[in-house]
Amino acid sequence: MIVHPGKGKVVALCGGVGGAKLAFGLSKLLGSRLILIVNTGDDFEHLGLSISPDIDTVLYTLSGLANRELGWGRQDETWNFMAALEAIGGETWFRLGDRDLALHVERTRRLREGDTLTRIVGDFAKRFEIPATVLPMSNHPIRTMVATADGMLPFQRYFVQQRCAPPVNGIVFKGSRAAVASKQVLSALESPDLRAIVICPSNPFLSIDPILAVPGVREHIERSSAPVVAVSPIIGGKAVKGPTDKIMAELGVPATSDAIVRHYGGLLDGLIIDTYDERDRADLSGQVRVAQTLMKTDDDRGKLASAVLDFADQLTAMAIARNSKQ
Ligand code: FO1
Repeated sequence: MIVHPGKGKVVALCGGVGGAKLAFGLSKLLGSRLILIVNTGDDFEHLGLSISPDIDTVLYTLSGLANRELGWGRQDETWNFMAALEAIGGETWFRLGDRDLALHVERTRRLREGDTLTRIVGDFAKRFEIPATVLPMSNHPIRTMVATADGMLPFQRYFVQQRCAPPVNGIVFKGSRAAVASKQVLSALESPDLRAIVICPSNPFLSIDPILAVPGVREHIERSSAPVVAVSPIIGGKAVKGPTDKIMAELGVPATSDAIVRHYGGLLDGLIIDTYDERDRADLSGQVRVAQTLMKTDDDRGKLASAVLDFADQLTAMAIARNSKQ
């Protein structure tokens, strides 16, 4: 890590519900100084519509419109479209609420007219009065494919339709090699006054790896002068939500924070683990901070975000002290 102090911008990589919760906390503290790079590997085309679940979870969470019970979609949702679709024998395994539908119809229309996902998401974020910059990881289609005993499954077929039941033996990000990171993503990571790069407690295999697979993204993070801090998505050997621990077991990786550090392969300057796992701290290599990572309330989200920034600033200060001794 090259040292560069400052109170500049913060880039956070995220996908899914856990990621969006920390993004919410960070956005409350940082406002327009937060740039989110969001996974689009879960995106797919369904019922003729372009669906971007992780982007929409971030938009709804940061604008306070998220459906907290479901963990996806909008609050105060009605389901007339789904009921009407079911009545005529349409596909209903992936549920689109009436209000949520508006976002899908408008995104699809604009994409068909040649607009980029980055511009569309930026406009939606403005409409939702979100001060942070929300960036899709790429404007190119990258599709997460899950290799299972039943064959290769597109992500949403595995995750929603099959409820993550088939054992996983590999994960592929189709289209990633040919993809290009958007110029906004790369310039955010190149920013000389970057205060921190945060890896949210999202599923490393399904939500963060697709972002790191976009050509140039991992290299830009490695080259960045900012401290890279991850929040472990594992508490007590289990994922707070979703299939992270199940997938880790199926891929032969122990569901521990140590395995998360090894998975990111030298990318991290520091890791935040939950207070429940404090006793594992001694076994972890590198810089570790203990904090409450379970985010049940908005207050929890803010406190974790504050711990992340504090830790990043401390890592910067330590690096400055080290460099001045040399
Ligand atoms: N998740 C489900 O478990 N069932 C659904 O029917 C479903 C619909 C859905 C619609 C829009 C959207 O933005 C997300 C939706 N999700 C649904 C969540 C989503 O598929 C996953 O949680 C993410 O892809 C994983 O991060």
